[in-house]
Amino acid sequence: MPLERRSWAEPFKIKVVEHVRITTHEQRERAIAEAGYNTFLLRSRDVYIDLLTDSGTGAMSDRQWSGMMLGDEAYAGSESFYRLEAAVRRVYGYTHVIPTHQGRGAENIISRVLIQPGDVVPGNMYFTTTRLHQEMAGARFVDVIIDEAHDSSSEHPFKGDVDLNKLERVFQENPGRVPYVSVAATVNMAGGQPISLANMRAVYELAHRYGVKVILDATRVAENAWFIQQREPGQLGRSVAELVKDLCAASDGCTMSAKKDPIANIGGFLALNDAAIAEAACNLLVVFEGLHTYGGMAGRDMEAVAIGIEESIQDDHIRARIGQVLYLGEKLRKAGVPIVLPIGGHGIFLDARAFLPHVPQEHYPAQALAAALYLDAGIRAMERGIVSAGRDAVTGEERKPKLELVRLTIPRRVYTQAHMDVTAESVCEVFEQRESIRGLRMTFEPKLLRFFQARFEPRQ
Ligand code: PM9
Repeated sequence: MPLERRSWAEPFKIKVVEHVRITTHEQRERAIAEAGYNTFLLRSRDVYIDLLTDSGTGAMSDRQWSGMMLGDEAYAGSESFYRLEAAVRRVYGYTHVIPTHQGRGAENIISRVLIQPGDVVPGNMYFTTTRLHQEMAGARFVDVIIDEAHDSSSEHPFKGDVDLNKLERVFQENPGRVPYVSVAATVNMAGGQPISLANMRAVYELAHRYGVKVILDATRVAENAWFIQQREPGQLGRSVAELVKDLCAASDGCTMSAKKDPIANIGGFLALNDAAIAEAACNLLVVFEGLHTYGGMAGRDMEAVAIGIEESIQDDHIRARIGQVLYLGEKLRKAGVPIVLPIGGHGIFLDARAFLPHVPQEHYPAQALAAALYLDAGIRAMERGIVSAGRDAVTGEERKPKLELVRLTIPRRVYTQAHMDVTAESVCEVFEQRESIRGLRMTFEPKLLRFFQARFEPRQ
């Protein structure tokens, strides 16, 4: 049998396990009501399979854990920082490495350094924390992703691509007011969809023609590289490591949440090629994060990130990681459950509009679906629709995204295929009972990033 037709298995074995609790329906009913029907407000002890996020929830390797014992906790000049700096330079290729406590710390710093009030930042779909930091620095975010990204059923292989015409229009209509293009690899809110290498390079070339920088959100860049290897003409046979380098080379810097690709429980960084921008960023760093040789991380965390970066670009790791996501997605697709296609890198995104056509968007269908899923078997997912989109910074009106999704996010190296089977069965059960699911009313709305802490009650 040709090798590619044979089964694959994870390139690791399990050394430590953590027990999980199976709850009763009554316990879950009480827990979700107490959580205000927001899965972010559940206690993890009440969750059976936790697919809220792949952020900081991965299983670190024995090498990462042993690295933690080597953490140099010196306030200044930590050896662990220099090991992190060397790993970032080697794997991603940027010159200046500025550690932060997590991804949004890096977003805060780069937004404050590069944005002037009244500026415009184009990007391939918004991400919650990224856009908020851009807005808080005085910019307006403009979505320049291709139209297919907003269509859950489009099978375009690179739904993370930037529409170059839309981007050029932003440059032409806002001369001197575009500090940088914000490009994500992969695009989280579109369903973990990749950008092609050709498009990334075209964005870089176009932006530089207009004197505009490109800042990459490299949080899941290794997963993006895998899709390029699998789908982009001419790239098959190239390693994930090479493709990661190529993607980063088509940017002027990156922000990174090391809680995703690099499989650390906490951490992040900003990386840049321009010395003057890096100097300004380091100066702000001491105000918001910490000295430039720890930036909010302990020495042991920098060790875990440095080792995790190297592990994240191994082809066999990514093949198994995305293979598991694909396994769950294929089960749901074959069962007729509406999901975002093609299946993305870090999770399966249920299309709540198609799942619950009887629940209008103002009644928060994705939020209601995530709560119903938890009730069925204790599986925790996350809303990625109107609640996550929040309100327009100028008009205060609720933003109404075309995509109204529930994300089943797969942590790295944590769950087995059996957990995926149980998850698929629960989703199918909820799908069969979909007509009984009602919408929600928001009873508490925080001002910023409301999805984290909002509370709801069922509509009658
Ligand atoms: N992403 C996620 O679950 C954790 C926060 S939930 C809104 O997907 C991208 C593409 C992310 C991301 C976090 C951040 C921020 C930046 N870019 O959470 O601050 O997916 O480390 O990173 C989450 P931090």
